[in-house]
Amino acid sequence: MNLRRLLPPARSRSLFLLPVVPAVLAACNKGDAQSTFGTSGPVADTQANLFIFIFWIAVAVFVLVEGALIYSIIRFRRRGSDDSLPDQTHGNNKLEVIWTAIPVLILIAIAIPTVKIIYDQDGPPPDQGPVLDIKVRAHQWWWEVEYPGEDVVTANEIHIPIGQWVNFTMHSDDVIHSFWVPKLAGKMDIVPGDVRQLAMKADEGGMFFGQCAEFCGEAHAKMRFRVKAEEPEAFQDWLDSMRRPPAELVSDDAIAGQKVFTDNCGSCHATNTWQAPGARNERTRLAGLRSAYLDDRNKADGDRTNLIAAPNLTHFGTRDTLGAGLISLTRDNLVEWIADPDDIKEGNRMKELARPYRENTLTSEDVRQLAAYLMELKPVAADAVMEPDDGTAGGTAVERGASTFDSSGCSGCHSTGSDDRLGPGLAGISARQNDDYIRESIINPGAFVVEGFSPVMTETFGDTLSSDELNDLIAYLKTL
Ligand code: HEC
Ligand code: HEC
Ligand SMILES: [Cu+2]
Repeated sequence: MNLRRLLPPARSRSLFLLPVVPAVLAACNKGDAQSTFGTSGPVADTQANLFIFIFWIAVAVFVLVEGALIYSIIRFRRRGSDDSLPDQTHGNNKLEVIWTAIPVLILIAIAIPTVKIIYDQDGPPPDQGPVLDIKVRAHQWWWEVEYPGEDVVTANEIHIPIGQWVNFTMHSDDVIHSFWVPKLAGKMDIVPGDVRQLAMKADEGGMFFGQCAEFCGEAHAKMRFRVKAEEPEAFQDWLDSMRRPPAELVSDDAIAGQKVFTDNCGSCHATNTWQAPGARNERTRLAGLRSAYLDDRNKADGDRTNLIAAPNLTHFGTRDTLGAGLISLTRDNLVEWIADPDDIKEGNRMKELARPYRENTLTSEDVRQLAAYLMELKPVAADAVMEPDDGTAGGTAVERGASTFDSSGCSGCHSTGSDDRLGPGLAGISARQNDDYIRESIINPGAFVVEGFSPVMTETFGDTLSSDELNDLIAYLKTL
């Protein structure tokens, strides 16, 4: 069979390649948000330079080998009717030694810098001033972000200061993910049960695109994030702002939305980790939500709880993106997300598990109010903050207790009604239990374990709450 006849004529055959050309060229555009050529930090820089070094060696090899091949084809082609065999050079020791030695030398030239860079970039960052530690935990399909020692927790957007080394300590809560910020550093796989470290530094400011680079399930391609590199002062301002209380809600929609949020969304999302105990307990809370999800997995739909670890939404209105770095945060996009998260991100766990979606109970008014509330979730201005709380806060014991209940993260696990979240609903607790039991349940959660719940309450309340705060809390709980 003549292959040539099966294919279109030569000129239109090459037309097939046309659409591929821009795609191939676009990959080289340094300005592209995820280009590994336009680097913005020393780690990615070194890696790109190594790539280019190897690339030029490969180009030289290609040109020499193909050149020799083409030269031989033309120079020694069969001419006229001379059918005799040319000189045979089989068994030429000198030639064979040479073309064995040359590849060995080339591979050594490639291996030396490669191995050196692998070792240089492994482990902690170089000793160049203070290092910022950030903990990242990968979830299907979003990123939990914690600044240990700073009492700041957030999700999907990672702020870093320009010019300072950052050391990421990474875990996975479920399957293998891979953390990749192309302009700052190469990929690092995150394997469940293992701790991975990755150091990087941004030499210039910007919103760097990040992406999970290891197939991790249905919404993998939409598991993105951003790294926002800013001047050290701006970074410090951001850290401080994350520890300030939220500004007062202004619009009626937002005020109504807050209640809709508490009833429908608060079982998974925290918005109150701007105060130290809440931030410190967020990891434990999320771990508890994760194990509740695992316990639930094989239950019938109707028996599943309304729980899975979810992105922290404290001061959410200050974020730039939504849906794990997927689309920009605007009110319209947020309305679309809340109305049907699957519209934007197929397979996400919120749509799958949250009761309002399973039972289809959100009205369009709820959605509008929720969006208004989340858009208004911003910290108060720096100069509007009252003196730090010295334990002599005003109000009655019950009022102080209520605010401690929120700020310590209790409300993330307990409703004040009778519905169970990660922990039992606390309405009517005083009718069931005495003060000592309540006190012991808070400071020593292992002491009594309520039937049907696993003991996931963090052990740190005994240390983080003063005895006054504890008394106020108990006074408050008894009013429920
Ligand atoms: C069952 C737990 C659960 C409930 C209940 C829940 N969510 Fe979510 N939510 C999630 C998870 C999980 C994600 C992450 C989805 C993803 O990106 O894959 C998420 C993501 C979000 C995000 C995007 C966050 C980000 O950083 O990009 C917003 C906003 C949000 N939820 C709002 C809400 C609102 C409003 C409600 C109440 C109607 C709600 N959620 C109820 C689990 C929940
Ligand atoms: C990480 C989730 C979590 C957080 C945060 C949390 N709890 Fe709990 N709590 C639980 C769970 C689960 C139980 C039931 C199992 C047990 O007793 O350990 C429980 C039990 C209790 C009980 C006993 C309830 C009963 O019906 O017998 C009280 C009281 C209580 N918690 C108060 C608090 C207070 C106050 C805070 C905040 C300072 C708090 N919890 C923070 C998960 C949490
Ligand atoms: Cu992933």
